[in-house]
Amino acid sequence: MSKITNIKSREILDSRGRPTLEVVVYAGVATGTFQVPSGASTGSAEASELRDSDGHMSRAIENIEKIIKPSLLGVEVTEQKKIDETMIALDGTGDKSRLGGNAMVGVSIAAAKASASAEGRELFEYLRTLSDIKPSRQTPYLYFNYINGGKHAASPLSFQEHIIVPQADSIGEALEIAWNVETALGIIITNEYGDSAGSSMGDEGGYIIPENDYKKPFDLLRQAVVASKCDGLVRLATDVAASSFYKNGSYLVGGKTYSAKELRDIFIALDKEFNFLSIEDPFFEGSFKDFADLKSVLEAKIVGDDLTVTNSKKLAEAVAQNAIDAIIIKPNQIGTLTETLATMKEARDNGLDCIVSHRSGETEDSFIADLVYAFGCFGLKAGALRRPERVIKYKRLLDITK
Ligand code: 2PG
Ligand code: MG
Repeated sequence: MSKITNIKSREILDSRGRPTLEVVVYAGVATGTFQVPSGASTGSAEASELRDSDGHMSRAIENIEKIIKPSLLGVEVTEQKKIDETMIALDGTGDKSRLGGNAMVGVSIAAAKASASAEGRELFEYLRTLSDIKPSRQTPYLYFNYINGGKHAASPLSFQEHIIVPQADSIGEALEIAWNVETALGIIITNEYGDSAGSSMGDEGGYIIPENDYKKPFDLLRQAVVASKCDGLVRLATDVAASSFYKNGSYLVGGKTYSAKELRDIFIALDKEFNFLSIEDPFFEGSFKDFADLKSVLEAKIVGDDLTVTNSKKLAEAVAQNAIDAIIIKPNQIGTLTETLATMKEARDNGLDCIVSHRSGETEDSFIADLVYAFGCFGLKAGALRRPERVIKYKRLLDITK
């Protein structure tokens, strides 16, 4: 028996140097801490992130102290559902805008960590007691975003993420491949664009290139794969994040305007050349039909992120329209661990894969590594091996799979 004895929160800085929240849940001598991440290319239906008008966290902290804490003191910390349902009821809004999705997810995941600690279990083992989710793979494919564009970099590239995915069955092997490709890519980029591009750093640790040709980053990745002798060991993937360049019914890519149909043809041509493992958010977040149409013609997995925002209702719509093969899972998109696990279970029950993801504004927290491993998810997106807040997720995964 470990009842919640205290909840504390404070403002910390995320990887972009912006304020975010850290929450600590105490259950007697056991504690759990979660540092909340923050997105830049957010879906409009995500749980709302509560910030003061100047970006600080004082309202979110006050909500935890004055509203959430008094209702959770004395509750058994292992009762994750009760904890999350209590917060959802206290919030009472559809989008978690009263308490703040960031405040709620902070408490929710900190409570799970405190429970694992109270029970003397590894976090991933404890998470497995909360839900029964069909695994896809023993260890996840790792998605390393090595060329940053869109809202994650001061770059003319419209597509947000240009990703390598080592085809390895162990985390150690995947990391080794990524590191080799990264080294080769750095040299290729320096040779082609100069020193400043070769040492550039986007939000997720990828390079930034002064280029607006949507095909070029994939060419560079492929050159790096060949140069590092990793040919055949790596697939390419992309997160287009198309909502970020959608305006008045069309898409602005590299300074040119395209219709959904023209963009679809671009994806088909790119896929023919690069044989993508997956394509995330190829269209604006409301376009279930365009997703479904692309899914019907490509073998690459079509992935929903802004489309589905870890929300089981959005997922149900995507399933009904046969719009996606896989869903991005980000706990702070929905605001509680219980709802995150419910969406993951629903996805797997409908034959979709789960790809757990970091946010572009990250913290030193490695919770997502435990989450992805606990349920044998298909993939983990955690950025490039060039920034510590990304590397820490891969390190944790390496530790728990060794
Ligand atoms: C995404 C994420 C993470 P953000 O779109 O998948 O890569 O970006 O956190 O900015 O929403
Ligand atoms: Mg995305």
